[in-house]
Amino acid sequence: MQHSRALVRRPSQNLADGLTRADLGSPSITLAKAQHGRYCEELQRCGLLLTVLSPDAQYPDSTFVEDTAVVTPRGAIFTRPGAESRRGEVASIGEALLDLVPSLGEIEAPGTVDGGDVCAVDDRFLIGISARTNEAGARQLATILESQGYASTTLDLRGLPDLLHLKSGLAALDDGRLVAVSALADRDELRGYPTLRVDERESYAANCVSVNGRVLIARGYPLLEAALVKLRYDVVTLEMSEFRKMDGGLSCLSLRL
Ligand code: CIR
Repeated sequence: MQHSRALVRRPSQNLADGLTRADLGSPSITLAKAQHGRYCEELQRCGLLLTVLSPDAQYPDSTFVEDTAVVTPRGAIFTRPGAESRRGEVASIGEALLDLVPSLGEIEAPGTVDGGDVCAVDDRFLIGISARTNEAGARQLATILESQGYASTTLDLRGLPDLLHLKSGLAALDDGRLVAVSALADRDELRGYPTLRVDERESYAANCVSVNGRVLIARGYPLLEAALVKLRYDVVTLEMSEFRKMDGGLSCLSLRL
């Protein structure tokens, strides 16, 4: 799918107060802002018009906008994030997004969905059931998607605690190829898709983003970079160290429309 716009939110001064399971120390806000700035520049270079929201210190995780909505070519579905501390992020993203695309619905209690658990491949949506996305939420999302003509497949990830979200270990490139960590690459639900397997030592890099012919990957993962270049993808590397400390990856920093 060609993208024309993206919505991002600048990291807030209290980014370090957000949720994390990574044991990598506290992020530097100065570096995080610089890395976010480079990320935005690169999205613009990919031809995207950016809506840049101001930092929101009420929600330290609010720079990870991807979790608040699922965007399809027909419109957006607003989520109900699994972490209670993040639920309030949805309202302001809703306001900004509804200026750009129609609403297709929202996830309601007791359902929970994080956008990071939703990966679109061609016309199918893969939905991870995780510590953040529950079965009720996945069912609601699948029903809304189906009403718009989209198929979906759920993957139970609860036996894979290393993955915060489905997209922590999986990405779909523009041409339908998947990039996946080993724990996902052999799953029955993904059979039939050409898949590039990410080396165990580089599992963080599986969270990459394909935008209008370019593939953005985290910097410092030479095996994945070389494998993508060999397959003739136009690869751009971006430093993500400060977001990684907060369990964030490249995809979570934007909603791409
Ligand atoms: C969280 O734990 O919710 C945030 N600190 C990180 C969210 C990352 N989001 C994503 O991968 N889609």
